[in-house]
Amino acid sequence: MRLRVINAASDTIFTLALGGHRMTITHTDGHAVQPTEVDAFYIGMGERYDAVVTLADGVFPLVARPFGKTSGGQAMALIRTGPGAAPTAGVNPAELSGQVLIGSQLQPAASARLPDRKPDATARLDLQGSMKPYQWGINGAPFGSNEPLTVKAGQRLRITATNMTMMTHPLHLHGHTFALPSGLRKDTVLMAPMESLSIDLDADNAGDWMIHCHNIYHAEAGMMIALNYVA
Ligand SMILES: [Cu+2]
Repeated sequence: MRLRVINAASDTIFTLALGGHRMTITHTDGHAVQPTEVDAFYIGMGERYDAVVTLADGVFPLVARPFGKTSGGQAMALIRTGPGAAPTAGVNPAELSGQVLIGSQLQPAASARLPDRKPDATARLDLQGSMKPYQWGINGAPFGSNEPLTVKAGQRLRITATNMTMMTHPLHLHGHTFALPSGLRKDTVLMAPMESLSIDLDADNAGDWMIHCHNIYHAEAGMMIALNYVA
């Protein structure tokens, strides 16, 4: 079975596992990766993963557990291939405490790599803010007050993104996908507290685009910046 998992939540990173099974991750954000077997994986808001599983005989819990939250329970679906009793809603699959994949550590399939090329332009993107007071911004100010990033059509742009906060944020770019230093193609990447990451994109989709934290409350509070094409 191919599982296509989308984290459509506003504020919650999940750890996802299928009880009694390991999963082979084949794609993320629509791009092929080198197939990687895992017990469980993290999925940030806006991220997508494809996982292939060879199902055993019985009834199995597919569990999405909120990451980094102390209350709120967990989401569960059942996968049934044969007779058996359903697990309870509080079931704790061993896979959740097994080898949990951080998606940015996947390796790209050769077909998903950007062509080799040096960047024509560079930009900085600093994620900033705090819970108390509740204020979030990029490059020194909330969206509307910060200076848009710019790119010219046809350029390879390297954005050095740094998470200068003590929280994990899923960084999402509209209209393009980007390559991590490994070559992995993503359009949403989880950035751990104080993590720095360079992302390369080919400017092949003229327009004005958003880059934002995919915690939608953070985005609404200003954790966004424009990426504008200029002549
Ligand atoms: Cu955020």
